[in-house]
Amino acid sequence: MFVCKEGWTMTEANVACFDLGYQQGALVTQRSFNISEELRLNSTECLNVRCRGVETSLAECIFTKRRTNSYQDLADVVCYTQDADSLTNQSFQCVNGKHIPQKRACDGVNDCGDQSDELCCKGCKDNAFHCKSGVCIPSRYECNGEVDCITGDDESNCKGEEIEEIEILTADMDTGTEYLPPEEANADAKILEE
Ligand SMILES: [Ca+2]
Ligand SMILES: [Ca+2]
Repeated sequence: MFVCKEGWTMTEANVACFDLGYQQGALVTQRSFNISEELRLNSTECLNVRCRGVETSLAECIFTKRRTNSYQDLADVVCYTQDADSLTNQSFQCVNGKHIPQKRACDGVNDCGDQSDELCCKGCKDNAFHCKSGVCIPSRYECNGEVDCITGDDESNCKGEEIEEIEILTADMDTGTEYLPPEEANADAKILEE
């Protein structure tokens, strides 16, 4: 089964890349790719994946099954390699050696894969939530019922205790999980298929 594009963020993409052996995580999360006719016919459902970012395999993330209408709803990822590196004066060097655009530092998104672009921030861009510890986290983590800031301040000023109930299922991705090898025609875009 495929992974849905909806909810597929840098967090999930990093985990997918760690899983594939790319220790510096993902380069881009969305890129259009071509998929064979045969696969299109078989894909009426996809898995919505939600990761925390600390996982080393997608199998450790939370899955929700969804219907899909089009192969354009499917997620893909390009993992980071040094070759993909475009060194400029504008780039930010992560602790793990990866380079990301400077503008992606302190935006709440773990672009480095090791979170180093979101540490020691004086403020956060793009409405990301600024923890007292100096870490930027995605704004959707504020008041989501889980402590994301070490200091807990993302959950300390929340109105009400209601957490949206969602139907979740944990899929065992270890069985029958198959990644198309990078040598395939769509070399850059890896499709995740169960
Ligand atoms: Ca970032
Ligand atoms: Ca939270």
